Amino acid sequence: MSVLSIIEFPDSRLRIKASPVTRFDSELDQLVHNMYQTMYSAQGVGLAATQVNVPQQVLVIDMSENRSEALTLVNARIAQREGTQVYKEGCLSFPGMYAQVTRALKVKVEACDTRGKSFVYQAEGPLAVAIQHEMDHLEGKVFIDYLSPLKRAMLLKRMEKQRKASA
Ligand code: GNR
Ligand code: NI
Repeated sequence: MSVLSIIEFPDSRLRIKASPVTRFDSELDQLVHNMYQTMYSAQGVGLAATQVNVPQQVLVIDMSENRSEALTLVNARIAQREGTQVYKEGCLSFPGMYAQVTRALKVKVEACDTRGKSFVYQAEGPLAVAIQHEMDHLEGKVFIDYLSPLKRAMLLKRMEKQRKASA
């Protein structure tokens, strides 16, 4: 069991496209376990394997207040999207940065559990945001990619300022 270190922007490893998981073994269990530990310890609501330097299609989410509603998706695919919503997003790979992002309101996802058993999962609202945010990470995409050039520039400037202040 361990808390893994989280890759921060602009590290190029955040741009790697994750590969599908092919072996549903104890190594996968270990990874998922460590991802939950890392996410809870960083007080995040989700984490993609890409963020801990494992380019495999694994994501974990827990949006609940008391950290009791774990959702693990392996090899997830969005089968259906419906509507739109705007939500103020943050990201553990962009500490202290937030921005409004437009995404689908509802998603229907096909995924596997850690045993390799496939299932369908439907979500809407904030949970659907988190699923889409994590699935983007697995494709090498991050939330600032959705911002206008001006808003992105402002956010990056703010990040740079913060980085200098803490250096
Ligand atoms: O902890 C997180 N909070 C969050 C808030 C709004 C929308 C998305 C997220 S995901 C983020 C954790 C993270 O970076 N996952 O990749
Ligand atoms: Ni993120």
